[in-house]
Amino acid sequence: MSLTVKQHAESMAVYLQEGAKRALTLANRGPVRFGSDGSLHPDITDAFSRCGFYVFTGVIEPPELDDLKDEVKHALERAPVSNQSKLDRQGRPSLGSDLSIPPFYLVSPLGDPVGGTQRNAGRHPVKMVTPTPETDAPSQVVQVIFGTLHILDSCLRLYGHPLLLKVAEAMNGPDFVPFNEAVFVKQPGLGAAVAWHQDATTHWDSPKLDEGTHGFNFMAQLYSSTAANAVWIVPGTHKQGKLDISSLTEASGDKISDAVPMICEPGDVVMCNRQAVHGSFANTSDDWRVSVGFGFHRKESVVGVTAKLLNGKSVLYDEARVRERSRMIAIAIDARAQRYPKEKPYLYQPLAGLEAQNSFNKETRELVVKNYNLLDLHI
Ligand SMILES: O=C(O)CCC(=O)C(=O)O
Repeated sequence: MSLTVKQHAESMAVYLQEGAKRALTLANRGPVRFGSDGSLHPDITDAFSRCGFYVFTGVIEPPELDDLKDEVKHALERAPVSNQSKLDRQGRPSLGSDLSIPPFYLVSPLGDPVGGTQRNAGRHPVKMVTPTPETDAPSQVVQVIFGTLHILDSCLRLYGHPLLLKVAEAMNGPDFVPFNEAVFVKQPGLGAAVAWHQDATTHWDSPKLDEGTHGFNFMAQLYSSTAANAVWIVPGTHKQGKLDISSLTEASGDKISDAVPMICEPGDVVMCNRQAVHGSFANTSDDWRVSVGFGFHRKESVVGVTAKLLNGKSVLYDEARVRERSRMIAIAIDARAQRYPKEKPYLYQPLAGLEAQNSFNKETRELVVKNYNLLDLHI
């Protein structure tokens, strides 16, 4: 029989407390810091390499944070009522209903839509515990907003953040390239689980596989990320190749014993290795979590690669596609400069000198930004 919200919260309490304690002893959090040569401070790269994630504290300041929160809140009000609908709760066209890839992904509250199924290339083999929602819960809730850069200008501006792009350069080289962007929403008492998985799909069998092959995701936190609502990760698994997740959960079900939560304050940004085992539980706490996600790869991991997408289709990432998709970095830098003119913008070297054609304006919004995510680079 399924647990109630209260029973689930109670059944998690000790695990959450112990995991949070372990997380805070990992010495993998602090402000973004660079050495004089522009490389990331070795304390950061060492901790990231040891743990598979790092929490950059205090990256997003209040005015920008408020912008992001307001825009995400507005987007949720304009979400369709179901995955099949193009109308919001008030019968208006939902946000982005004209886009090629529907931006909103709705699921059953406190559910786990992919765990234990063959969906998403079967990379979520174990179903998480799915408590029964309260009787007044909506039948569907937004779990993910995809393609954030064409519907949420605040996310586009964040994507151009100079500190974060400098980190991406330090990690993946000056010719780093995009992955995709998505906002994960965990509403209090409703947010669904994301079953344990490793994101990476393409290079597991490569003789050149190393801990950075499949890139990383930034997860910018708009609210506190607590043990109860956070993404959890099994430290060190990013260096162990493709793992058998079923065997990790054999001993204690979905509560993997050495996993830790990504504990964050609002404005912190997690850098998470895409090869690490991670997931999140149904949110039976009283607190929101909203993570604004965007990832970057090494160029060499992407160009010339044929990837089988999560929907089963195969696609070749040639130089032209990668270059066109990378224009979103340059456009985001300009969108940010328009809002924060006193900030020194990041210079994205692959498109240096092409600033005029990559400015953010009516024309590029329509011709480049709209439906940009048809060119996402999943590996
Ligand atoms: O935010 C979450 O709950 C899950 C995020 C995740 O699994 C991912 O970004 O790959």
